[in-house]
Formats: sequence, C-alpha cells, structure tokens
Amino acid sequence: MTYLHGGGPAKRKANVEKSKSQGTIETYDHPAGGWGAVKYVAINMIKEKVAGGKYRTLFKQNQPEGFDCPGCAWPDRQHASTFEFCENGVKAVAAEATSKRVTPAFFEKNTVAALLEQSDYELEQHGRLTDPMRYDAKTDKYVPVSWADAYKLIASHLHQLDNPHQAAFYTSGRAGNEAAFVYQLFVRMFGTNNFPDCSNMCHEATSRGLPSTVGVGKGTVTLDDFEHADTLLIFGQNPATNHPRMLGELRECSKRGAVIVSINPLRERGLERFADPQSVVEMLTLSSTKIASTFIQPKLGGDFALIKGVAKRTLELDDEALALGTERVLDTAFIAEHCAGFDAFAADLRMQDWQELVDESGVSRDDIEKLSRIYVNGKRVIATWGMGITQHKNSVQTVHMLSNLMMMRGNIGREGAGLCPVRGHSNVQGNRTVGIEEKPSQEFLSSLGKVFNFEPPREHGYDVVETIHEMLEGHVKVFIGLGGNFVMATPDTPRTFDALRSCNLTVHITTKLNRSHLVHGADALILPTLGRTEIDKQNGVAQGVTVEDSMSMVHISYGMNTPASKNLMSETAIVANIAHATLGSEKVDWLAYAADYSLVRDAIEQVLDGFENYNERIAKPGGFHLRVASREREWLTDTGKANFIVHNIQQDTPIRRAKQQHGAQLMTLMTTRSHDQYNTTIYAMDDRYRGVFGQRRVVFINPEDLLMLGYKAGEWVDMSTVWDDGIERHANRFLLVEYDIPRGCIGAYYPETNPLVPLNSVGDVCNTPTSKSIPVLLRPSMSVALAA
Ligand SMILES: Nc1nc2c(c(=O)[nH]1)N[C@H]1C(S)=C(S)[C@@H](COP(=O)(O)OP(=O)(O)OC[C@H]3O[C@@H](n4cnc5c(=O)[nH]c(N)nc54)[C@H](O)[C@@H]3O)O[C@H]1N2
Ligand SMILES: Nc1nc2c(c(=O)[nH]1)N[C@H]1C(S)=C(S)[C@@H](COP(=O)(O)OP(=O)(O)OC[C@H]3O[C@@H](n4cnc5c(=O)[nH]c(N)nc54)[C@H](O)[C@@H]3O)O[C@H]1N2
Ligand SMILES: [Mo]
Repeated sequence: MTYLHGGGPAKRKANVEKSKSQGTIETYDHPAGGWGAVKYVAINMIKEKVAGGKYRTLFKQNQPEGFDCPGCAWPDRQHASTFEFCENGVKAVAAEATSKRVTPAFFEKNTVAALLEQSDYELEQHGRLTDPMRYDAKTDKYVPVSWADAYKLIASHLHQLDNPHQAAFYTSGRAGNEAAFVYQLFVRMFGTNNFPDCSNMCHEATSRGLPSTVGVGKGTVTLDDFEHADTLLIFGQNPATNHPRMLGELRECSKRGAVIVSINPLRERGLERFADPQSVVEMLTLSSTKIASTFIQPKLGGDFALIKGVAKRTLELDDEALALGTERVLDTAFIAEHCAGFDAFAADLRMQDWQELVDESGVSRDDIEKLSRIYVNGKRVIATWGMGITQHKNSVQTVHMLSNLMMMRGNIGREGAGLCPVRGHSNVQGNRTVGIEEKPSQEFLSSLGKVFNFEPPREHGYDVVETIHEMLEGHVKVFIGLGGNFVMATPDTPRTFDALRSCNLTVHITTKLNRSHLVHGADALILPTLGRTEIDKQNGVAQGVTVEDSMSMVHISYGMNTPASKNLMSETAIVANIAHATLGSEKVDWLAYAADYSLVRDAIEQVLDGFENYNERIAKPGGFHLRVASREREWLTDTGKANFIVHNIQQDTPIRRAKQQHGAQLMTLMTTRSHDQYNTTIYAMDDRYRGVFGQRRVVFINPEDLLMLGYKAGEWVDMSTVWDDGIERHANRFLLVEYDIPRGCIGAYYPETNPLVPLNSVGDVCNTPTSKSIPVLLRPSMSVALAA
C-alpha cells in the first residue's frame, strides 16, 4: 500500500496535484522547525506589514520582563539562556502587531451583509479594530459609538432582562487573570453563573475527569519533570503545530535517550524529526533530532480501549512477575498507601475481553503489547494529551482510564512522572482558576461572597452548548464575549447563527474582526481591546496582567508594543466599566480596579488559596507555581485517595448506531487544526507538515477507503452527518487526499466542518462537542459538478 504521508516502506512522493482551485498536495520531507519555520516567519512578517519598531518584539515572547506569548499555554523555560524561537508564536504576535487597521471608515464602506460574504481568512486580514462600534440596523453598518454610550447600552439591556440568567458571558482563554476575575465577580454580582467558555469545547473532559481520580482538574507535572522522564506518551496532540515550544522539550528528552511514543490516528510528521531553529549545528548542517520512536495509530476515539488494553497487559505482566518471583510491575506500595478502588479495577481488567479491546481501539495485539512493554519499562513516565483525547463522547472515561494506568505504576506525584494535559489558549487554565466556571464549587462562591459581601448565585450556569440551546429556546437574550469567535468555534453552525441572531444584544470585546461580530443580535457592539503584546498604561503607570500556563506556573506579562489605536481600552478596564455602568460602585470600586491591576490581584489573593503575596511573588522572574495537591500526593477526592475508576466500552454510541445503518460507508470524521491557523483565525492556507498548500477544504482518507468507496484522490466530495434529530447537516466541496489514517476514519479542518457537528453530540459529563468523532457520509460533490 502506498500512503501519501507518514512513512511506511512504500512512502513516495505521490499524487502531486496542482491546479489553482485545488492547491498543492505533496509530501513534506523535512523535519519540523528548521529553515522551513524561519522562512514562514519571514513571509508572515511581510504579509502582516509589521511596523519596523515592532519587529524585535516578535521574538520577545516569554522573556522575563516581556509578554507572555498569546500563542499557547505551553510553559516557558525561564532559565533558558536564549529566547525560545517558536514559529507559531511569532505568527500569533505578528497577527496582533499587524499595521493593518479596521477603522470606522472601513465599516462605513462595508455593510454587514457584504462582510458576511467574505471568508474568515479575509476578515482576519483586515487587521486590528480601532474604535468601539455599534450596529445600525437602518444602514446595516457598524457606526462609531462612544465608550460611555456603549457601556450605557449594555447596562440598559441587562436591566431590562426578566432575570439575570437571560444573559450569558463567554470567555476565550486569552484574557489575563485580572480581567477574568473582575468579569466573574461582576457577572456573579449581577446574579448568574452563565459562563460558557472555550474550555467547554476544549479540555473540559480533563477538568471534569481528573477531579474524581486524582482530585484536581489540572496536570501534575512541571517542566522540570521533563528533564527526568524516561518515557513520554503523547496522546492526541500535534505539538509541532499547536505547541511548538514543546518540541524543544521533546528534543532534549530524545537526546537524553527517553522513549517518546505518539498515539495518534495520524502519523504526524512534526513528531518524527525536529530541527531546532535555536541549534546552530542543526540549522547549519541541515540535521535534525528524531522525536517519537514509536507511532501507535488507534481509530478515532479508540484511545479508551487502547489504554484499557495497556492497563490489562500491565496487570498480566505483574501476575507473571509474581509467579516468577521477579520485581513487581505494579507499584504496590503506592496503590496500598494512596489509592482506592484497585481491586474492583483489577477484577474488571481481568474480565475484559481482548478481542473487544482490539476491535474497539483499532490497534493490533502486537502494538498493544509494544506500548505496554514501553510503559512498564519506563521508570518515570509522563503522559501528555490534547484534543484527540478530549473531544469524544467517551473523553471523561478516557481521562479516567489514563489516570488509572498511570496510578498502576505510581506515575503520579513523583519526579519525572505525571499527568500532563496540554492546554490550548495561553490563559485558559488561569481563567478557570480565578472563577470562569459555570459549575463553581460552593467553597469558591462562599469565599467570593464573604470577601465582597454579597450572596452569589448558587445554581449552576450554562456552558457553551447549553447557552446555544437556551438562545434557541428564547431564554438567553444577551451575549457578551470576552474574546473569541463564538459562532465559528461552536458546533452546528447554522443553528448557532440563528441562536446569536435571536439575541437582543451581542457584545464582543475583541482585537480583530471575525464572523461573530457579523452574526449579531438586534443591538450589537464591537469593543476593541488591547492585545497582550501592547503597552497597557493606566494613569500613566504600565500595568501587567498575570497568566497561568498549562503547568500551573503563574507569571506576569507586560506589553511592549504601542497600542494599535489610541481609542482602545484594556480588557480589565472594559469589564470594570461595564460593571460600573450596570451595578454602580457601592459594593465594589470597579474603576479603581481598572486603574490599578495590583488591587485586583489583592482581591484574588483574598478569595483564593494559593495566591498568598500574589503581587510580591509575580514580581520575581518566572513567577510562581500554583500548588496542585495531586502533584504532592494529596488527594482531594471523596475518598481522600486517588481513585481507580472502572469503565466499560460503550455499546450504544451514535457512531455505532450510524455504522449499523450504513455499514462500511460510514466514516468517522475528526476536525482538527492546520499549521497556519489559530483556532478560528486563518493565517494562511497551508498545512506544511501534512503537505497541504493553498487549500483548506481537504479531507484526509485512507487509500483503501477511497478504493472501497469508489473515489480517487483529487476528487471532490460533500459530507453529511448521520444524526437522529431530523436536521440535515452538510459541508460541501472537500478535496480527497490520501493519508496514513486508519480505515473508516477521516480528517478535515475546523471551523469549515463545524456545520457537521450536531449541537447535542457531546461528551458524557463534560458536555464538550464531539469534534473528533462525527459520523458522516461522503458523496460526489454536487457543487463541483454543478460548477463544471
Ligand atoms: N498554532 C496554533 N497553536 C494552537 C492552536 C491553534 O489553532 N494554532 N490552538 C490552541 C488550542 S485552543 C488548543 S486546545 C491546542 C490544540 O492542540 P491539539 O490538541 O494538538 O489539537 P488539534 O489540532 O485539534 O489536534 C489534535 C491531534 O489529535 C489527533 N487526534 C484526533 N482524534 C484522535 C483520537 O481519537 N485519538 C488520538 N490519540 N488522537 C486523535 C489529531 O490527529 C491531531 O494530531 O492548541 C493551541 N495552540
Ligand atoms: N470542530 C471543532 N471545533 C472546535 C475545536 C475543534 O478542534 N474542532 N476546538 C475547540 C477549542 S479547543 C477551542 S479552545 C475553541 C476556540 O474558541 P475561541 O476561543 O472562541 O476562538 P478563537 O478562534 O481562539 O478566537 C479568536 C478571536 O479572539 C479575538 N482575540 C484574539 N486575541 C484577543 C485578545 O487578546 N483579547 C480579546 N478580547 N480578544 C482577542 C479575536 O477577535 C479573534 O478573532 O474552539 C473549539 N471549536
Ligand atoms: Mo482549545
């Protein structure tokens, strides 16, 4: 068999398709990083027309005294002697430092209807928003509004609601802790816990899953642990694109001889070899470092069964060791002292049928054996995971099973070992810590209420999916978004459009134009804000914002660039002003918070444990580590122990039902990111490591499935979802690209495929849209046929 990508004996440069509409599909034979990254950075800077004075700041991400990279939540090596070069970090910074502007004159020239005709890529390319704007229905245009009038309009809409639960307050994880804390305080004083956030679509399965096993919904490792690990299991993650600085860490691990395994239906090129742009030798000799040595390719959603298989094999190997009298495979001391539920877990593993695990995971017994041997040979194992684990129906169960597996050998809470969920947005973890949470704990609410002398709402609020449902039902009438691109990031695009359009008011606190601003309520506001890379002065004093990375390091970030416009306000100031206009300042001096962010940090310190001497501790380079109890083997669970949790393979799932109906024709679709996008922001049309250039409407498919379905690579297909609610869901015109992906599984980019994700196709417990397992059918593209 020949694959277009990803090795195998018959790897070849095949099917090079070139035409204007199709773009170019070819094999990418270079390592990740290297000169390719440098070249792309140069292209990007030119495209964004970054002003001369701002060039140097592109490379100042994550420097002490500088700003935290808005790219991703991977932590920084504070003791690194040189800067950490990150191609996609530079792109994120360049996108913010662009010299292009969306001014009131731009809106004067373009109706909303006309702008809606533009692609997401084109919308992004217009540049930074400069002034607050209000929608004018008479002209179908956004027109300038003063900041004061904008705040008044929001307050008046909020006051008109029958009850506070008719408003929803979205957060995308870029806002600093200060803005997020003031936001949640305002919203709770207003009277609701309606905090849909990007996390609901992202690592929610982690945040909901880990508390029942290890007690805290966060990772247990720090970067130092990577220096001691001998085995790294990377589940469902594409770090070369999404967390490029992680590759630097993996490179060091690999050089030290650590075993790195990628568990991913795709053999991601970027995990094969990496040329570190910081390594003079690698750059000059065009050499690179091998990253993953083993690639295990489960079916989409097959990780649960795979991990359970590895756990079963680990138990069997322990039985063998017992029989032979050799060293135990289980960490019996850890299990005895720290864990609950092991016996039931072991009994379930023993009963588990092997064939079911093989069928369900799509991984052969040999590969399960290989992975099990690697796992039990590892003395210090770190398991990392991303969206490949968290965006399925069984994601919470998979997170539990991974915890179980790691607990079997005591791989939690000791040096060089642990759980490492790799978050997306640079401060999504911090946002949750400081209260962006629709299901807040009662302790947190009590503490907040005590410090601010009010009774916070106790009932749970709406998450993302619930918010959309409630809008469609007419229950949520006001939407406020602190960052993000709600309509494009969420599932079931046409329904989400209807939902937003049914609102009385939609408000976006935002840096750049996106589709969410154009799919608006009867009243609508665009409130332009400073980006994290920009100097934020309040009363002449430079303000920093604090962020928490994926490894619970909290540090301060100071912008360095001149703001994109004089009429921008900071996120903290905007939120404080909305609060002031809505609630008045009798209980809280909101405007004092806007004037001095250290006061917000003082308040966070009062409300939350772990932030003692907050202002002092963030003044130190590198900041501080926010205590994670599970890292110290303190288990904040109902049993006071780390819990083994039993789960079985789900028998009745939408995918299985759809398969019963459609047999082999049914494909499971995953939606993922290309190299040149940041979530809904499309920087360019390429996905370099996967060999796709100039085209985003592609669908990766196994060559044997192509044959079976009667297609050829390079043909166009339309996709439709198989779902049982009578709603038709289509996404049309996708180019078939052969790929090394398991049979029955296909992949395409988000957000183009979001119309295919049913709103009620969600993960158990976490309610996360199942963006990585959508049952779909392909058919020859009607739109292409009609055009021809
Ligand atoms: N440049 C850039 N950086 C980013 C982002 C961006 O868009 N661009 N987004 C940020 C955000 S918010 C996030 S959450 C992260 C996302 O970073 P990732 O977690 O890497 O997310 P995806 O790109 O969706 O890729 C998921 C990976 O999981 C694999 N996968 C899909 N389904 C399965 C499965 O069932 N099992 C397994 N084992 N693997 C599977 C896919 O092949 C792919 O390699 O990145 C952050 N950083
Ligand atoms: N099908 C499918 N859907 C998915 C996913 C998937 O893998 N597949 N992934 C999900 C995931 S993991 C996530 S996290 C969500 C992402 O969902 P969101 O966070 O809502 O989306 P983004 O595209 O990151 O938001 C980009 C917008 O944020 C604004 N912005 C950028 N910087 C700033 C800033 O500093 N301040 C403010 N106020 N605004 C700013 C800009 O206007 C920009 O257009 O999407 C989810 N949706
Ligand atoms: Mo994310």
